[in-house]
Amino acid sequence: MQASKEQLLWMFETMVAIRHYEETMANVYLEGKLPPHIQKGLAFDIGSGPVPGEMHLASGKEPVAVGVCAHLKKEDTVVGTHRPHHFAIAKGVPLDRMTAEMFGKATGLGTGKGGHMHLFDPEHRFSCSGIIGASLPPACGAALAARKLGKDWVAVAFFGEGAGNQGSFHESLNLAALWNLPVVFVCEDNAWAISVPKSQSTSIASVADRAAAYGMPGARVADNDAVAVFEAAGEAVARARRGDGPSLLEVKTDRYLGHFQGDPEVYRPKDEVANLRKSDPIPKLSNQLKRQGLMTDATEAEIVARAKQRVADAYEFARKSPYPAPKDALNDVFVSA
Ligand SMILES: Cc1ncc(C[n+]2csc(CCOP(=O)(O)OP(=O)(O)O)c2C)c(N)n1
Repeated sequence: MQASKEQLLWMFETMVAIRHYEETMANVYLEGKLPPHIQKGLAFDIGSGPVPGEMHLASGKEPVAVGVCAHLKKEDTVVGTHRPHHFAIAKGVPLDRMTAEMFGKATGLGTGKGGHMHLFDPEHRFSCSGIIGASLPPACGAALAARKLGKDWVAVAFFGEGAGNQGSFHESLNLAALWNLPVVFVCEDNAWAISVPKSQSTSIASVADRAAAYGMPGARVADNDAVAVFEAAGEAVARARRGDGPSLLEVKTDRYLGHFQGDPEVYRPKDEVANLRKSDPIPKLSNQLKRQGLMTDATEAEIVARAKQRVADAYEFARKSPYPAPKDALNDVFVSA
């Protein structure tokens, strides 16, 4: 399936927005976290600053999110991971309420009580979780619901190659194949699960090969490339929408930043990230669009400016929003009697 001009330009603009969003977050996250704590000899304090809590960023992983989500409609469900921003942005989750959530503000998707790993947007059918391997079962549930409602909606579960060794992966693939569910399982193979390389955690070179054990098609996209992901995902999503059942895709992708912000990355070869950045998928798609006559330098500048403005507006909205009122502390959370 070939991408149209509109789809290619959407993928490019969305990748630019994701990258700029993550680079902005990398800076904002550090506000209030380094000095004075470091000056006082204290460790990195993840609780301080405008964005409290852990932070996992997805710079470098834009192709997998846009290449899959370019095939989805609003009624389709996406379940992301602990590193969820690229998926949320590609699925159309509003940037302002998503950012406010990370700032702990009352205007956030979860009234500021979920944080960056727990973005929940029922309107755009997006959710995620800090539990590794937890994206697959709810995607099966959404797919089953779509089928019972008689709709052609599909569900996508994104997960990392580390999560592909969890029981929930195997149980979900088995159930989805057994019940012929309209679900697409998408593994982001970024070679590392925190500090553990794939070769030390995974019994097989390609997680996609595990599809055969469950009687569903499996394919690996070997390039961190939006168009390659788009083409592979097109068949998987179409198959699910037609009622022909689940598929497993594995995409080779790259994590440019630490596992979490503040990760000293002592486990990583020194030149690894610099080498990965040489095949950055954003300039690659820009060059391709220009070669094909689909984008000029001037339209690229407009696209980049528009994406950056969207991101700036979202951060401004989050900063200006109020914190939840103390009287609402026990609302929207589970409270045991
Ligand atoms: C059930 C569970 N076990 C362990 C953890 C701790 N943990 C957080 S991220 C992570 C590694 C995940 O690796 P991968 O699935 O490859 O995703 P990536 O971080 O590379 O995007 C682990 C083990 C967790 N959050 N949940």
